[in-house]
Amino acid sequence: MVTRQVEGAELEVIIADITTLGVDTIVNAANTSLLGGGGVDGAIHRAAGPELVAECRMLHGCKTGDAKITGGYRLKAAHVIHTVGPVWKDGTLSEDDLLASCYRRSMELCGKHELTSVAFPAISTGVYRFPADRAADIAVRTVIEGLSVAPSVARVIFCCFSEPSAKLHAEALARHGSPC
Ligand code: AR6
Repeated sequence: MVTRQVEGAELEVIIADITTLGVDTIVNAANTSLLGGGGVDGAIHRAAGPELVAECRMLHGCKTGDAKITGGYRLKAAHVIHTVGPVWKDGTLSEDDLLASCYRRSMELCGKHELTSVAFPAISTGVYRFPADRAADIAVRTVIEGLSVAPSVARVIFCCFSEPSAKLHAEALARHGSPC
């Protein structure tokens, strides 16, 4: 839909079901239990099969703003990075920093595991009610910053689930990335 080249990496905005993507890793908008839930979390666990929750059980949860990596099992993606976004209250409870931390920690894991392609959903913008425009700006800005800690990453997909979400990410990409 929209593509930008930044620091040798291609950044794309698409509208798709993230569970269908053949990338090295997809990112899951999980909760602190890491044991599954609704939204994109539920879709990823359904598509990956029960082996995923079995591996997640061994991780003993994840703090808000942190991220942990597992296999992808029955997904096309080889890995899943599970990150826990903040629940939006009113913006005074470090929600922006915690959301940025989700993207930064996910990029750090991509770098550590030398992954080349990663797809992100719009973390916290569903059940957790983070304002979508504010979240898209944080997502794109933090991923671009994170390329420096993930030199292996050549392709980043912002996998949106609606037209309005894709438009917000495309606008953020236009603000923060240089044209391809
Ligand atoms: N592919 C891509 N994006 C999706 C998909 C999909 N298959 N399904 C939903 N989205 P949400 P959160 C979008 O609610 O706000 C869970 O129960 C969706 O439209 O999945 O971080 C967890 O267990 C929205 O834009 O995650 C947690 O308890 C975005 O993904 C809680 O929800 C995120 O929406 C996390 O809430």
